[in-house]
Amino acid sequence: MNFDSINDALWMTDIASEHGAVANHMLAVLHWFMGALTVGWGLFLIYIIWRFRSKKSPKANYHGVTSHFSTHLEIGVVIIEVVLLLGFAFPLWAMRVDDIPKDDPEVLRIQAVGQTFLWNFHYTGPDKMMGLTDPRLYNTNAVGLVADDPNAKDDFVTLGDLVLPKGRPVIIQVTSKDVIHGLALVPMFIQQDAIPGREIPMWFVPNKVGEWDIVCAQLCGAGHAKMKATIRVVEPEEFDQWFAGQRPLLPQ
Ligand SMILES: [Cu+2]
Repeated sequence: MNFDSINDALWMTDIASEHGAVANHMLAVLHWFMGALTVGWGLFLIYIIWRFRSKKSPKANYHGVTSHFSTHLEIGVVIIEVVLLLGFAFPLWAMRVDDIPKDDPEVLRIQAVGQTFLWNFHYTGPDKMMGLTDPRLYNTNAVGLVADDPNAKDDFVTLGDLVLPKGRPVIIQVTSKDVIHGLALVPMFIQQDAIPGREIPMWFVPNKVGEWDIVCAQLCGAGHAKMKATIRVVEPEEFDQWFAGQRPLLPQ
């Protein structure tokens, strides 16, 4: 049995992005540690219930514990938690937010626009340039594309269908039209809140072909539970074909 397989026993998700294995490993460390604490505390509780039963200790003891064992144990737990946070979680998070591959020519740029209760995925079109959008135009087209911007001409939008090529880095700018939503790409081990008026980037490299559900990670209203979309990772050739077959959002 390998160390990370504790996650499989806990029905953890597929791992479908490059950084996913590292995040999954950190969660495995956390799960083993929490498992040990659960068993340890559980046994301790059973022991004290038995040890201090009323028949055996009819009179209260006003001195209590005199050894420092429990203090040392607590300090040990704190040290392990600090190592998990500073040694694993912080560097992993820093990698996500600092090393955005902005200048990589291979990068695929997408804008995810949440609204009650669906996701619009805005692609650049063949020119690889994201057209200008303006929230004041949300009532004219799905993502508020500015019609006179030349970069907007070939942009296309899918409703709830996020298609990605395997092996290429993806930067998704996450925003919302109305309330706060959360774009949770669980098998990619990444999630970002969608906040009206802000565009927040998230990036990852999908490394496994497959299809999974996208869920909204913020309780956003009565239709929250139905705010589902699909993420599909396909081979690069299949992606290019799909990409070329999409119709622009704006009338030509
Ligand atoms: Cu939502």
